[in-house]
Amino acid sequence: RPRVLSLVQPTADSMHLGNYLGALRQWVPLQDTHDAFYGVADLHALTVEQDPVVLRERVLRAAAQLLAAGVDPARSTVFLQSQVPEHTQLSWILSCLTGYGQAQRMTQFKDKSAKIGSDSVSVGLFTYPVLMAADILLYQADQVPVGEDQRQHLELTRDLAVRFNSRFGPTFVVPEPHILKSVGKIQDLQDPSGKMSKSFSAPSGIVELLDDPKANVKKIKSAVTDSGREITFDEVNKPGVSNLLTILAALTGTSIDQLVSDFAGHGYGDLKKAVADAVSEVAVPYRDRTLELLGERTELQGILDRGAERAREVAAGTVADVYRKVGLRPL
Ligand code: AQP
Repeated sequence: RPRVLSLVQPTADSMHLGNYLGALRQWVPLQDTHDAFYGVADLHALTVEQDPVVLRERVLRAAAQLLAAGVDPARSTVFLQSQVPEHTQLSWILSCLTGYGQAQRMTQFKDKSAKIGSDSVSVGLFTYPVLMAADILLYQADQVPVGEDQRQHLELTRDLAVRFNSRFGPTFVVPEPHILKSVGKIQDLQDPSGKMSKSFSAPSGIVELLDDPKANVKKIKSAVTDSGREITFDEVNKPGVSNLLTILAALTGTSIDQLVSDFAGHGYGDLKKAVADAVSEVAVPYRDRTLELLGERTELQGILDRGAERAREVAAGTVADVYRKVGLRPL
């Protein structure tokens, strides 16, 4: 079976609608067709400052949310990145193959460092895409289901795989991005020119799935719409309305064209109400299940321990091969 890998960062108490539609939800059906590796990128979280107590809790909350979204540990390997030391081992070797100029061209780093301020930016944030390449290449993943914001990092991963293979002989599978155009970029509700983001969206711009359902309804009802009254899909001139249509189409499985015709003659308020209802329908059971899983921490830990063990079996094989190929003494 082809292999699939994807991770999420535990950088907030809750996943947002973008994480869910762009990533988590795609993971679930892939379990039926692929050998799936899904996990929590806790090492990636350290690229920006973290409070240790908060981070420890968020890691478990993130793991619980993967399961609440439908990842099934009986069919997928579910693990914490930090529990598989091979991620950092391979990351070092790949960083020695990454051109400084190429790393400097990563737009996510440029955006994030501009927001954080260059004095507070860590070297870890700069090398983040190399660690991400290691995450993927370790497992010889064929496909990587992610949102649009990760496309450039995936391109780097592919380049590194090709570079390594041509220098040292066939070693890595060159992975393909699995990015759904329809949901790859869910925008901020208050600033629909930018993506919904855990670290940078204002609270009013982001729908957190574990938030109080009433608070989410309120946020959706106060989402920025656009001038005019008509509900049409036009990302350039009507980014707010288009974002709401995208969300509603994804959650209900209805096409955008169909929604536009269903809402003909209706106002923005009706559209927002439909979006709020559709979000609640997904978020309420997701929240209940997450809280339930967090009430059974020993079991959750057990799932992650077993997942790490299985992940290490695969990862150790790759690192042993890489050590041999680059001329290091095998471990
Ligand atoms: N707005 C989005 N629309 C669609 N997909 C998205 N993803 C993130 N934002 C959107 C996808 O969610 C997965 C997990 O993301 P991550 O935890 O690795 O964090 P991120 O990509 O850096 O984005 P976040 O969650 O908003 O965090 P910040 O703001 O801290 O960067 C990924 O597959 C991502 O593509």
